[in-house]
Amino acid sequence: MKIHECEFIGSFPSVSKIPESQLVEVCFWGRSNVGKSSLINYICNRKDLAKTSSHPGKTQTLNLFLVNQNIQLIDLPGFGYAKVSKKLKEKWMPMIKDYLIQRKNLYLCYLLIDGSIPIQKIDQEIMQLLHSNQIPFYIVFTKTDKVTKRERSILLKDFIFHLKENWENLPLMIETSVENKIGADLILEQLHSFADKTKS
Ligand SMILES: Nc1nc2c(ncn2[C@@H]2O[C@H](COP(=O)(O)OP(=O)(O)O)[C@@H](O)[C@H]2O)c(=O)[nH]1
Ligand SMILES: [Mg+2]
Repeated sequence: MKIHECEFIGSFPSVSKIPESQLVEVCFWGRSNVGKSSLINYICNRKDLAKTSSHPGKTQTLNLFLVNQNIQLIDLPGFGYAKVSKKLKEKWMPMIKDYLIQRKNLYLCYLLIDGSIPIQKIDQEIMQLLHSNQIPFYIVFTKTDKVTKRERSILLKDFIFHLKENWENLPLMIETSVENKIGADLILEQLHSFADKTKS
């Protein structure tokens, strides 16, 4: 799928405020600063569509994008940023959970995980949360350019090893780097097939 058009529709404070749609929707989630906005910009081939930041904890709303008039993307607020006040956290998590559980056209969650560091407990907890709420998800490793190929393959092996302790079926995993332009083709292909599937 080539991106012809990618449009920012709006920022919404809760799932009930997002316009209803018959189009397939996928969401991007992960720890603050993991690279969600950068990945959306990269797959849409736009520099500043989703606001990227070196200051974590910036996205506080559900940000909706429309791609090629046939699939919707949601940039979710990140989790796990210690400096965000408790009050904000108490507001965000229910907002995100409500979105994940209530959004009728949500097809899949892309869970972004920093591919340059070892597996984090919070990422495992979030995978568990998605699983227990029956939200299908794929794992997207980000920032793979920050380590050597050899280091990356050790990190991946270790990640899979830890997952196998708790999971029988492993989720699909995708390697990406915005720096080295890796991974967008595959994600675009997937988006295309999701959009097609629901038409038939
Ligand atoms: N080296 C490298 N840095 C990245 C990559 N993706 C994102 N970043 C950087 O990570 C920081 C956080 O990115 P952002 O997209 O704002 O993360 P978000 O909080 O998850 O939306 C920014 O400084 C990005 O430039 C990547 O693939 N490689
Ligand atoms: Mg962001």
